[in-house]
Amino acid sequence: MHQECINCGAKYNINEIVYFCKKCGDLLEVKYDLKELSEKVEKSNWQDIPLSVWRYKDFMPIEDRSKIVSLNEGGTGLHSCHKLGKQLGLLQLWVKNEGENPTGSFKDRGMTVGVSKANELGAKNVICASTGNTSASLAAYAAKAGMRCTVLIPSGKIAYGKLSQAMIYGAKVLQIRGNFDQSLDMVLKISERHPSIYLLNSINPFRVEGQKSLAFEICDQLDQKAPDRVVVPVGNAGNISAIWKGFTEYKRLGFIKKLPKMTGIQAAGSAPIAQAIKTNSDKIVPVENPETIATAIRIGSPVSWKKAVNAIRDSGGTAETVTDEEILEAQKMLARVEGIFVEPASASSIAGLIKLLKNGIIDKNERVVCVTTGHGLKDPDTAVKMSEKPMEVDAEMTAIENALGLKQSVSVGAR
Ligand code: AN7
Repeated sequence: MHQECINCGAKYNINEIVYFCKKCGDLLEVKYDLKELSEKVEKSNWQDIPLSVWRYKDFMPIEDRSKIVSLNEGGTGLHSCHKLGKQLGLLQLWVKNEGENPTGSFKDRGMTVGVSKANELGAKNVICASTGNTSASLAAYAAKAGMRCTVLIPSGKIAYGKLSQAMIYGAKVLQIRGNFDQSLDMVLKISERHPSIYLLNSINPFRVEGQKSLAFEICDQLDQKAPDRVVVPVGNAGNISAIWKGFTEYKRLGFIKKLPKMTGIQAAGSAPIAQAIKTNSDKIVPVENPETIATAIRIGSPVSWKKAVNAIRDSGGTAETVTDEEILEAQKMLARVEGIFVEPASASSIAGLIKLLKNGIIDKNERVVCVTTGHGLKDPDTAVKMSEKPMEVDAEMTAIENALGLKQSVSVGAR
């Protein structure tokens, strides 16, 4: 087990604190000796453990298990959505609802592993930049681990639920006059100038390891089969890369036979990766002033773009953009048809599915899993704004019957 550069293949010790390749500056990933991993997994009783991130501890880069920091993450529902599938003309649709994690987003999968590794490495200070969910998650795990936590968030553009989480868990919250990309740039520099502050953005390869458990869970929930396609909202692009890593490792270990097509969805106002895929380009063109109502994915310069582009191309998948209107429509639809309330960024996977079905890119016979990444209560303001306002009436029978359109001549119990 070691860390390896995705570009030049330079290797680093698993316990070295390094965020980018020292030779070429590219991203790192954790690599396992397949034979060793296979033997470890074979000897283990992991399949008897309930669905959760730590069910897969043998697949994770934590050596000292006494250092694990957990709030019971993973084990989220894979909801069979017959009704929505039928409305959209799709035969088999599931929603993997990551809002069911302890702080309400998929970030907890990565943070439990990232903070456990930080604990193993003896870190006392942790930091991240965030559009909201990463900061909420890191703040919670840092609290549990007894670490000092600093989060940088874009001023004024984060959903209230997420801000409240970072604050109540006791993080030092800095609102940066700028966007997420500028905030990330600052934390990269801070962790370089102050090496005792451990960086937990998704360039941290240990976070990606935790997030790959989402793929393992989907396969196990589908009786050891991968779906044909997985649709994922994309912002900084760590998650789609992590999920793909999970599927490829599961296949190499022989748990699944086929790999799914990875399909990334971005908001139209901040879609550099979708643009690169559509134009068949080897590079992304960062978006200067990203805009979307889905503030979680309002990211113009995604740090893990290369991993994501590789995942999409290697899997034979695709990427698509969706407008704010399409996102909000999909959010409402998922809530009203399936009883699943997700935040706008998460609904982009459903909006993307709708668009790709219409365009004939996704076939009605495909077995599709849409990942919904964060809980709807993260951003109650948007939900309230787009729904019909509650009617205010007097505590009086006639007024209520009128409001509900009930006939007043029918007495209670009579039919
Ligand atoms: C609900 O919290 O980047 O493509 O700083 O909160 O892995 O970045 C959040 C991202 C999708 C995109 N859905 O995932 C942050 C942050 C939700 C999110 C994404 C985010 P990546």
